[in-house]
Amino acid sequence: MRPILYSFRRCPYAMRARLALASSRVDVELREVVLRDKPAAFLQASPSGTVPCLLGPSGAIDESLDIMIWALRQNDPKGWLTMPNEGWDWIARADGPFKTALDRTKYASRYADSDPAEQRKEAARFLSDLDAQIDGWIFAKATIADFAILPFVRQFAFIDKPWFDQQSWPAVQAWLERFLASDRFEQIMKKYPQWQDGQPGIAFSPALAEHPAS
Ligand SMILES: N[C@@H](CCC(=O)N[C@@H](CS)C(=O)NCC(=O)O)C(=O)O
Repeated sequence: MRPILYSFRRCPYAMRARLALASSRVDVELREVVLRDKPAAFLQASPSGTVPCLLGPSGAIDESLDIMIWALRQNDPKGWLTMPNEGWDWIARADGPFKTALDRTKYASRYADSDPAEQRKEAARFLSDLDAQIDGWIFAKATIADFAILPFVRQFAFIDKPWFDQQSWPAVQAWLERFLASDRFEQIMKKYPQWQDGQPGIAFSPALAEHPAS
């Protein structure tokens, strides 16, 4: 049986899972979940009820980073897993303090006791540090860290894109723009109809055009 990926197009966690699956070319069946209308089969498969969730031969993988690693361990043609150890620290900082500050900036009304301006500054500290680190990529070549973090920087940037573009983070801005313009991004953002219980899934095996910049 082909593994099943429960996904949601605009979710940054699902995006990074799809990036790794696309790069590894591991064949999966994609089921597009609408979060306000979660299908029963998804709720049965996913211990946390969050997307992405990969249902494979050895059970469910419920964390997007674990799905990335699972896919790349099978096939890693671009060597994304060949990364200095500090790459994992960058991912942890992005998933932890940066994502927390991002949510408190973007969804300020949900966090009555936090100040969105302060939260934006907190997120900006991470992006300034990242800007000093990036020279094309976070390391000398593309790694899992780039693709684990890019969807969240995208989400942050589009809270207020004119403001983001005015900041002095030239390396981060160029890194994000190149990603947004890449064939890789286009492939993983293709639209799929909502999946409903009982329906067949749709193959997710994007044949990526080779593109030196992506
Ligand atoms: N730690 C999880 C987090 C995934 C997550 O929070 N996904 C959001 C969507 S972006 C979700 O499914 N939320 C559940 C909901 O909105 O009901 C992962 O990395 O996969």
